[in-house]
Amino acid sequence: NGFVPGDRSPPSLPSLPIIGSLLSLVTDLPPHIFFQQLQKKYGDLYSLMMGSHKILIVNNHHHAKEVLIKKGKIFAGRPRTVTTDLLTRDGKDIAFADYSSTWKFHRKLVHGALCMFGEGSVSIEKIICREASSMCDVLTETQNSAVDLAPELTRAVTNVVCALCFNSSYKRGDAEFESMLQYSQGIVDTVAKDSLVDIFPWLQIFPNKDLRILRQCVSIRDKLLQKKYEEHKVDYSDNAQRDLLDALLRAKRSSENNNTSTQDVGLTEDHLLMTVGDIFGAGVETTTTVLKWSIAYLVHNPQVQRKIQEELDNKIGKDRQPQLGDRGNLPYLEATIREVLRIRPVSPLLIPHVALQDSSVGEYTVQKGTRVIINLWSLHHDEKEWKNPELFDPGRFLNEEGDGLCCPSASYLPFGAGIRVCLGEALAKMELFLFLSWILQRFTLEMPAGQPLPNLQGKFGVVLQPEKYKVIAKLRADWEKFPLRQHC
Ligand code: HEM
Ligand code: PLO
Repeated sequence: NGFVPGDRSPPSLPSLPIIGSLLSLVTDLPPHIFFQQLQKKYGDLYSLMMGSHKILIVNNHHHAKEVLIKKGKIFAGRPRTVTTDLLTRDGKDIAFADYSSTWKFHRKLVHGALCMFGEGSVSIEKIICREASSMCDVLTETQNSAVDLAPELTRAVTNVVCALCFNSSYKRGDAEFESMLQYSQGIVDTVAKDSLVDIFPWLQIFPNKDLRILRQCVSIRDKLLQKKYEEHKVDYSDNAQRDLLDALLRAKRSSENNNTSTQDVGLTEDHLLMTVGDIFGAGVETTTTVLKWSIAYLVHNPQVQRKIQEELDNKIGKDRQPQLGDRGNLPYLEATIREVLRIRPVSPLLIPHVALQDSSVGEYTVQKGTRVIINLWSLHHDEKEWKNPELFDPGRFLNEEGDGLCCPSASYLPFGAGIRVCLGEALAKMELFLFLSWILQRFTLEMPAGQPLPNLQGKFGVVLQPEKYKVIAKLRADWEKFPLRQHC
């Protein structure tokens, strides 16, 4: 492709034989912060060894875009690790699958199915509004008591992906939903953590607590996916496509009718299950996490909350609920969502990429097989790009007049970029906008008296989650007198 690789290796952390530059021996900091700090000593781009794997850490947006966009195809690989192999039956999903024709095919299939929903009779907008409405009803019942909103937010978001994937939904207290909450947290806590087994696969033969939890949780998840799959097979029809699982089943049947081997095109039962598992898992954990961060920042910054409410009152009023068409009219809310995604990126290290051939980044050579970690945290907290990066300020995404959006820096990639860019970006943005606007139109979120504000540090895992906290959702003036109950 015309590039001339330089002949220099990037600066490298000192490494010991076998263990490499094992992070947990060197620091208590979460990896995104540790990698950001190492820039002071090694520069923006440096490498380290994890066991026998060479890892390149990218901390600025120029290099990140070179990896993700300019050389996106060269760096489109994914590493295989013990934990992700357990979760995805050896990479038969999308997110943790290495670059292959099967991966490309499934990505396209899911993309097509998600787009179709935009136009279908039951549009994504209607599904989200239905859940937003039911969530607001539940919040109305919790008046003046301190509650952890996480379960209700999770249920609302889960029901949106449930409708998309399985054409089903969960009621409050549903046993299957409760078990999903548990297994999913277990998976988030243990998968892709660069724990020791991922660095030294031979450690699997010894008892390991994390791995035991992961196996247990994956097995419960797989039973749930299998059940949905069997139910769908029973009432599948070529004529009506109800959801993503139907779309995948249709592709499988059509390849069987054409006598192509389902193994060759990656349409085995395993592939189908792992693909819906990915969308279901990504759909729930990411959006819920951003909603939890948003509310945490709103109670820390009541002036931001008031400003969003003023905007809602002026542009929408109280006679109807917000809809997607209002997005262009509510720049301050959009700016707040952008700022939350900047200051606490869901996936601060993205998912590791792998160089599929010898290549280069900046002036340095990179060998085939090198794992590349894009430190989104460094991009989003780069002092050369953002004034006071730790300050929560939605205003930085507004133009000078304050009535339109702007992108103050190119060092911002909350959904990644290039051929591995997030598949759910459009869906996630619709959900964040609708859920937050519905909640803030009707409620003010406050801290219960005497309680400390939510901790904003974040717990590192496959997604960066806030610690648990409780808030009061107080009905705003007028809403008590005129509870609006029509659905959009
Ligand atoms: C991948 C962010 C919501 C499905 C990713 C990546 C990021 C990301 C950073 C990794 C990109 C890379 O490795 O280069 C987010 C954020 C979300 C969100 C911030 C919410 C605000 C969703 C939703 C879905 C989804 C709702 C499902 C419908 C996926 C999938 C991948 C992915 C399937 C893997 C793509 C691939 O490897 O080819 N997302 N995501 N995401 N996301 Fe999202
Ligand atoms: C979340 C827990 C689920 O039980 C399984 C699952 C599947 C897909 C993963 C998701 C988890 C975490 C967030 C991930 C997503 C694929 C893309 C997304 C990693 C582990 C992000 C943010 O990159």
